[in-house]
Amino acid sequence: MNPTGDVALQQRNLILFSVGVMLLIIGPVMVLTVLFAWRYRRGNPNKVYDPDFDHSTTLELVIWSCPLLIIIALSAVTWTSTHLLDPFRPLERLAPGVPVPPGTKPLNVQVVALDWKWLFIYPDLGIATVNELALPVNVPVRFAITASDQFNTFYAPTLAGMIYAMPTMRSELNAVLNKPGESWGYSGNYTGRGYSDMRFKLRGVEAADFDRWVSAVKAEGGSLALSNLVDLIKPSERVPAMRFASVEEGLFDRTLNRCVEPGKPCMIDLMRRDMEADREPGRDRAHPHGGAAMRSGRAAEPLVGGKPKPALDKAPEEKGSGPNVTAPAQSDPPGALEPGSAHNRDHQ
Ligand SMILES: [Cu+2]
Repeated sequence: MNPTGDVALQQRNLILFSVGVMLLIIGPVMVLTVLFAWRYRRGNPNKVYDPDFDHSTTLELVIWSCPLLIIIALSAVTWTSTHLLDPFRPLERLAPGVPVPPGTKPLNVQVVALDWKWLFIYPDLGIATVNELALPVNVPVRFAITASDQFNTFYAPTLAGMIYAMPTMRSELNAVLNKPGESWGYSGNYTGRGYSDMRFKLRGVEAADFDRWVSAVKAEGGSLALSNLVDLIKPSERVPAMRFASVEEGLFDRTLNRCVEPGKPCMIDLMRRDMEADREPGRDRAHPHGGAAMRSGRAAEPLVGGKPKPALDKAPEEKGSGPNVTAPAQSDPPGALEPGSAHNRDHQ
C-alpha cells in the first residue's frame, strides 16, 4: 500500500475504491443492526406493533437498487482496470498525466525464479544479478518471467502486483518505478524450505546512477554461462546478492525450455519434432493417439539422448528395452534380510 511505481499506485487506488464502495453497504448494515436492536427492544415506551405489515415499495426499492448500483459500479471498474492493468499490455503512461514519450524503448529484464533465489538477466546490457534488481526511475520496464523448477510468484509490492513464474511458461509484466529508493521483492508462493528467505532488493535509481550501477556490475567481474547456471539452479538458501559482468546469450530461453543441463534436449525442439511427426502423411489428425498415429510414431527417428519412446508407440519386440525402464529403487527394506537388525526395532 506504499507504491513507488505507477502500476502499484493504480492497484492501490483500485483496492481503496472497491473497499470504499463495499463499505457503502457494510457500514449502514452494521449501524442499523445496533439501531434495530435498540429501537425494537421490549422496553421501548413508544413501540408500535404492526402484525399486518407485509410490503413497502420504498423498502423494496432500496433493497434492490443499492446492491444493483454497487455491482454495476464494481463490474465497470473491474472490466476497465483488468484490461488497463493487464501485465502483458505495454505501458501507456509513466505516472498520472505523464504519457510514455513516443519512441521510448522499454528496458528488458528477464526474471528466473530459482530454488531459492531470484535471477535477473538484463539482456540489452549483457549483465545479470541474483537477488538484486536495480531499475532506472521513469523508464518503462518489460519483464519476462519464468521459473526453473517450481511454480513461483514474482512479487515486488512497490512496483506492481504478483505475477506467476512458472516452469516452461513465460509470463510478462510491464511496469515502471517512479521514485528512487530501496524496497524488497518477495516470492509470493510457498515453495519449500528456502522460501521465506527468497527475496531480492529492489533498487530504484536515477538514470545517471543506473549507468553507474551497470558499470559497477561490469567492473566486478564474474560471468554467467550455461556451465555455472547449472550450479546456480541447484537449491540454495539465504543467497546473498550476486553480480555477473557478462551473461551468455539465451540462458533465459534455455531455462524456459528446461535444457540447462548438458545433453538435455530443449522442449521447443521436442515439440517441433512432435509437430513434424504429426504432419507425416497417413497420420490420423482427428484421433492423434490411435490408429495410424501409432505406426508413424514407430517410424519416427529416435532422438539421441532425448525423450524415450512412449510405451504405446512401441512395437511388441521393442517393449521392455527402452531407457524408460527403471530398476526398482530398493529390493528389500533395510533389515529385511537380518532378523536381528536395529532397523527392525521401533524407534523410541
Ligand atoms: Cu483418442
